[in-house]
Amino acid sequence: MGRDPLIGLVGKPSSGKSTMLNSLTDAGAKTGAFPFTTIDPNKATGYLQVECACARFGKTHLCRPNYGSCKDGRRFVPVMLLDVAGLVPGAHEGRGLGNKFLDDLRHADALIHVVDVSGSTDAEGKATSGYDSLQDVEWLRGEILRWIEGNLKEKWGSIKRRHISTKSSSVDTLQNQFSGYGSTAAVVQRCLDRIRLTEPLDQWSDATIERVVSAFVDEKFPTILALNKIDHPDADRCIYRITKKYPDMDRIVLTSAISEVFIRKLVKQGYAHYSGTDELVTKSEDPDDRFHLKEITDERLQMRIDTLRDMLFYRWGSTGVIAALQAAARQLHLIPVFSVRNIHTFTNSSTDDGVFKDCMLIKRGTQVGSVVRRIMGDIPIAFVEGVGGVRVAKTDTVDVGKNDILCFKIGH
Ligand SMILES: Nc1nc2c(ncn2[C@@H]2O[C@H](COP(=O)(O)OP(=O)(O)OP(=O)(O)O)[C@@H](O)[C@H]2O)c(=O)[nH]1
Ligand SMILES: [Mg+2]
Repeated sequence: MGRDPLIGLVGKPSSGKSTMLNSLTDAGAKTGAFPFTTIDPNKATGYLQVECACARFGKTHLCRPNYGSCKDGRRFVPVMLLDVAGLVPGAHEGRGLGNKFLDDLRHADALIHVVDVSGSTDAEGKATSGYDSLQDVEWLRGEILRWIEGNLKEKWGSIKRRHISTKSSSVDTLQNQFSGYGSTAAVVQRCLDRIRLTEPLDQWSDATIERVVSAFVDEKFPTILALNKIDHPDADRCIYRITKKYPDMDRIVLTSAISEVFIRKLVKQGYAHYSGTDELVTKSEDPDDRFHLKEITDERLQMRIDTLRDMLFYRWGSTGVIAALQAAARQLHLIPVFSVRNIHTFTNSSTDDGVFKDCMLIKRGTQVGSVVRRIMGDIPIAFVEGVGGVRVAKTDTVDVGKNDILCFKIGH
C-alpha cells in the first residue's frame, strides 16, 4: 500500500453506496431510488479518526497537519473511498454491469458491503417489500470469488505450463496472476499459509484453486458489513437475522447513511451541532448558546429531527457511518506514524512551531525500513531516530506508541 488506503463500497443496486460515500465525504455523488444510478465509479476523500501523537505530548494547541485535521488530539487522516456500480447475482458472468464493476474494485484495500436491511429492495435493487437481505450477504461474496476464480481458471492451462517450464515457486506464479488486484508476494504467501497449502501448484484441483481464491479474497479484500437503512421501520427483522448468522460484531456496523447526510446538511445550514459521534444538538438543547445555532421555525423540519432522534439516536446511538469506516480500517490494522524533521520539538522547521505535520497510515508491525521507503522513496537515509533522539534499527517494527514518531536523517 504505497498510497492512502482505498476502501471500496460494494453492494447491490440501491443499497445506499453513493449515499454512504456522500455521508463520509464531500463527494455529492448522484443517488436515486432506482437501480444503476451509479455507473462510473465515484472516488472521494474521507477521514479516518485516530489518536494523534500531539495529545501524548500535551501539544494539541500546536498541532497543524499538512493533510486532514486535528481537533483536541483527535486526528482526521485522509483515506480514499470508492463507490462503484451496483452488483447483481450473476455479475461475474457479466450480468448487470458485473465485470466492469468488479474491475473497478481491483485496487481496493478493504471493502464495506452496504446491505439494505429495510427489506424494500430485491436482489436487483428494485422496489419490493419484505425482502430478506441475509441472502445479499451470501451471494455478494460469491460473486467476488467467482470473478477471481473465473479469471484464473480461464488461463489455468497456460499458467501451469509456464509454472513448470520456468520452475517458479507457487508464490511467484500466483503473484503474477494476482498483481493486477494490487497484491504483493507477501499477500500471496500469507494466503497460502492461511490454508496450509503445500501441494505443488501444477497438481492443484479446481477445489484447491477455489480454496486459494477464497483465502486470497479474505487476505486482499477484508470486508465489513454496513447494515444500512436502519432508520426504516421494517429494518429490525433483517438486522436480527444477519447478526444471528454472523455474530462477529467487529465486522458488522449498523448504519443510516441518509440520516448522516441530512445531519451534515443541518450543520452546514447552521441549525445543528454534531461531532459525528455524539448526540445532535439544536438550539433548544443549547441554552447557553455555545454553538450559535439558528432557531428551527419550519415545523416539518423539526418533526424530521424528532423522528431521527426517536428512530435512530434513541435506539441505535448514532448513524454508524463513521463507525463503518473505522471498522473497515481496523481490518487493515492501520496505525498513524508521524514523521518529523526535529525529533525533540516534533516540528518540521525552525520558523514554524506547528507539530506533527505529517502522518501516514501504516500497517501495525511493518518494519521501520519499509516505512522509510514508503515515506522517503529512493532518498538515501543514513539513520532513523525515534523519540528522545534514540536511534531506531530499520528492522524494528512500528506500533501505537512504539516507533510511531520517526525522524529520517538524510545521507549515506
Ligand atoms: N431510509 C433510508 N434510505 C436510504 C439510506 N441510504 C440510502 N437510502 C436511499 O436508497 C436509495 C438508493 O440510494 P443510493 O445511494 O443511490 O444507492 P446505491 O447503492 O448507490 O445505488 P446504485 O448506484 O444504483 O447501485 C435512495 O433513494 C436513497 O435516498 C438510509 O440510510 N435510509
Ligand atoms: Mg450509487
